[in-house]
Amino acid sequence: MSANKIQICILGAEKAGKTSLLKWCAEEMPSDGKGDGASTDFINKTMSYPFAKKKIQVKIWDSVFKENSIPKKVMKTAMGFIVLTDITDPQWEAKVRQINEKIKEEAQKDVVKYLVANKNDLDRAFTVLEGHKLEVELKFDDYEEISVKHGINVQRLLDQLITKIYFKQQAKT
Ligand SMILES: Nc1nc2c(ncn2[C@@H]2O[C@H](COP(=O)(O)OP(=O)(O)OP(=O)(O)O)[C@@H](O)[C@H]2O)c(=O)[nH]1
Ligand SMILES: [Mg+2]
Repeated sequence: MSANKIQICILGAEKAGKTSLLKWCAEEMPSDGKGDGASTDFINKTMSYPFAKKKIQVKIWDSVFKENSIPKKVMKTAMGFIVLTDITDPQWEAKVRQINEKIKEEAQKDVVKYLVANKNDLDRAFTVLEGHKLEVELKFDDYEEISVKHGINVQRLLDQLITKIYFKQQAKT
């Protein structure tokens, strides 16, 4: 896949805010319009970044917990994964481990993988340090906390993820 085509899968626990995040991307993410499109499962965005000569086509997939709602082929080709967890969920860790196993089974080995705690506008069930601890143990590339509801840290998270994937794909081609 060329460096200018980027696929990102949003995986995560039930009600973590996956569909809200996809909707946020559809509505709030900057785009120059060309080649945009959306379905219930994914959105397309055309993005411009100063480091890339050509525009970057970003496709972001939503998923339904427990169902294999992201096509196997997409799991196999996507270079970016957001594992979304609910900051208020005491069971978060077991769920992240389960989703991480799915990525290990179905995705490429060198994907960019972010652990993201959503709903940081609410009372938390685990600390930032516990988040980072699991990030390191499971070899995530980053741990971030966001609030999709209030748009906190969401664009920064996506910009970082897209940038990392871009340079990783460029190094491969
Ligand atoms: N307080 C708060 N609520 C949020 C946030 N993001 C999403 N929600 C709420 O969490 C609930 C679940 O959001 P969804 O986006 O449907 O979550 P999902 O992961 O797609 O859920 P499933 O597909 O059913 O697993 C909804 O009531 C959202 O409004 C957030 O940042 N803060
Ligand atoms: Mg959903």
